[in-house]
Amino acid sequence: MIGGAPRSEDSADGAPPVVEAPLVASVTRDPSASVAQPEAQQREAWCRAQREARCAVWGVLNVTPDSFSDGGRFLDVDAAVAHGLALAAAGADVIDVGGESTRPRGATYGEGYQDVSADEERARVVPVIERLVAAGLVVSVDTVKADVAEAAIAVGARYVNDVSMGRSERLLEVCARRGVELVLMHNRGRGEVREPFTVYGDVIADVRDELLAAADRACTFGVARERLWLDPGLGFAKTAAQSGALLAATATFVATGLPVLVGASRKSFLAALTTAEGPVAPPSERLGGSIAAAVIAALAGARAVRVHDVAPTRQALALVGALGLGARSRASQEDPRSDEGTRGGRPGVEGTKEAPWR
Ligand code: PMM
Repeated sequence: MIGGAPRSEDSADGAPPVVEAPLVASVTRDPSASVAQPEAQQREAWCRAQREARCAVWGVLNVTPDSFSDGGRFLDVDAAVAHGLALAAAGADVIDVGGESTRPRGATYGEGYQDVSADEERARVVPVIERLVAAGLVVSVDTVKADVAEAAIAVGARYVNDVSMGRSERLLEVCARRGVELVLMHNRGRGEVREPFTVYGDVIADVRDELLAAADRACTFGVARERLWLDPGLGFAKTAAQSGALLAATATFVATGLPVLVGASRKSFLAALTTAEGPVAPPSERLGGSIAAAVIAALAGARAVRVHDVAPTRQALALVGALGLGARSRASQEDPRSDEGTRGGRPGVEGTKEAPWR
């Protein structure tokens, strides 16, 4: 499916779409209606409802030689574009294109990522983003550099995914000026998984407070609060146990009122927390943990998950949505007119017109 859920919320007059409860819920309320409905119509209603209610899926596309999971596979522009299109065909709502690895220094990845110049990073991502946008996809650029963000936005990127939590003032100014969505991912240092970076008083409260401080800072540089997303930054400056605790506490981040993105896919903490002894599973063998993590995040109300394995994640999240179990789905059932179910009406943010792909 190209484009997916976010754009399904587009409406001609810009008004919020009519939100329907997931099919399972409507079947429960009115069994006779579902029996009478032709199957095709029923499936269509189901698809629409779960699209509107479910957690969105971001597909990972790393145009890098050294990312921990897909490094080196998509350095060639044609190969990268083909993979982006395949991610979209598998159901990704947003393609997150990165040109610099973010793998943290530590026991798992040794020296960690290699620095890349802005010129090199721009040369990697811009041609790929340009072609994916031309194909009608919603694209995010995963960068900490203002110049790369600016160039990506110029060719149509609609999100900036900043794994440095808004460290660069220039990047914040670019996002403010261009009015794009900005993901602030929690991080410390270069994401090193060692002390002092992994020292927290209360990891959940500290990460939430540091994210909220970063959100306030972004606003002082002109970024609109309704364009901000939060991400707990699993695996970055966190031990496996800390990442697990943060995933389990997704609801705490959702409770801030800002939309939450969770990136757990194939990360080492999934293997570490599920292996009692001996070697841990490599990234390619972490699908079960990755799906479980996406479901945990969706059940807690995350607005999106960032994943490598799009099709199985989509299926898992479609089930969560179809059963009305995700926090977003529950809100839409409680009040079908509520913005909260599909677009996460923001406490304290009134009258804001959200981007249709949120
Ligand atoms: N993880 C990675 C890269 N970018 N961005 C966000 N917002 N959240 C994440 O958890 C995140 C990210 C590292 O994973 P990769 O090497 O597979 O891209």
